[in-house]
Amino acid sequence: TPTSAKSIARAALARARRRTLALTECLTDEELTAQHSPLMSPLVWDLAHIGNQEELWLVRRAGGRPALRPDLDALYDAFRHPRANRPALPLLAPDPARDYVGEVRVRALEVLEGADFDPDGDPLLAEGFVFGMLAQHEQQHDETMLATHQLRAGPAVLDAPEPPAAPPDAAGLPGEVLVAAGPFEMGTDTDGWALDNERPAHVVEVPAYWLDTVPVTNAAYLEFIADGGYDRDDCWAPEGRRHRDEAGLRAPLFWWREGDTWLRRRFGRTEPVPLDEPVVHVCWYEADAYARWAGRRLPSEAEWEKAARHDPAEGRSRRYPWGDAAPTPEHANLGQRHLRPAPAGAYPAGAAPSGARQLLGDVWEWTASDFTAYPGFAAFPYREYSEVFFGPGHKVLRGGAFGVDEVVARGTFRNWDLPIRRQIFAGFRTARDAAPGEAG
Ligand code: AVJ
Ligand code: FE
Repeated sequence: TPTSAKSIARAALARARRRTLALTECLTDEELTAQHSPLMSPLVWDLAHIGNQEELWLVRRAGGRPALRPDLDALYDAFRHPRANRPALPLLAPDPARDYVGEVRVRALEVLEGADFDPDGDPLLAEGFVFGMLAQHEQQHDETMLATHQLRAGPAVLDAPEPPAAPPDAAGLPGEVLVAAGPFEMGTDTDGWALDNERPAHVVEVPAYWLDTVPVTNAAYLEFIADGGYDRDDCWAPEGRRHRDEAGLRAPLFWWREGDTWLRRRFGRTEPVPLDEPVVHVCWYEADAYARWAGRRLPSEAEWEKAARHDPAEGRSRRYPWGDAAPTPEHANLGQRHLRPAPAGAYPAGAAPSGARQLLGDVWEWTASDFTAYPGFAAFPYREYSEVFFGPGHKVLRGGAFGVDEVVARGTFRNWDLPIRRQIFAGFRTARDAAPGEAG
């Protein structure tokens, strides 16, 4: 095994752990064990669940080591206990939970030292998959914990520098970019840390379409609100209309209006809604209604991935919109370096060949598509990671938000959630079919 592969795995695990600890060290034991929203687990549940998954899959299954705390398996099984019930469980208190995840990590690193990453060996260890899987698992829970921070009441505890301003050319960007008709390769067979739902690679024929250059901004979303968008029944899917009425949706989550000013709460601070930022904390039904109001539609998942990966010059799919090189702070707003999306038009170095910007980072983007299996899908290593969520109940999100680590940010990565969910860092961009003759 090349040392570089192991050091990448070690670094990904260490980065996830630093973030997990940072998100939990800044709160009292009382806040860590409280339920800040029925949608979320107490943070101390996420903390020990991270350790328990690492114990189950990495230490026991891949490493063949004896169980450390088999008594915890049922407590931290996400399928056994819905989030709303988790505060009532006899959970580990914060300090014992920290000790537990630390003890598991010591053993995980021992497994890593002795592991063989042979691509033809044990599929859990091939190319270090299980280490990548656990780093991705921890980072995804860290993002969930960040959403819990956003939901909690009380004074701010998180801080980060502001994202970069939009570059001078942002105001002059075309509203939409054209992606020519033609096949592209969706999904992957070659990315060693890609999860089961991203596989296998398969060719998809995509007709020509226009895609928003940047995600829909707060300014644009405010026009929809001001135009009575929430009351325009013709713009809402029937289930969306029902949900809008039951839940009383009138604006994105965390927004309210004082006189002529829209305000929002962001990680414990109140601020005017910034007009040039991508809208965030809207559900799929709101995104879909906005798109219809604008005379457009949400892009399909294939359209999103083609815009993010297809390089027409070379006729192949790449890992990122800008190429195959790992993201740097010039490419995208990732890694919780900032606690908000950057203004629309930021990150010119991260643009796709079509000219579309901010496909990775800033906000998750709702797509029109249901979460389904790619042709030839095989569940790995367990059905509950992806397979049990396939079907019309869940919509796919792509791209990743400001709180997504690079280990989870790639052009093939698929996220999903219920179409009513708004606590996730989700926005969207819109699309439309190209007219015949507009492109290829
Ligand atoms: C892929 C983000 C929907 O958080 O429910 C965490 C990731 N899977 N633990 C989730 C996940 C198991 C999953 N999402
Ligand atoms: Fe989990």
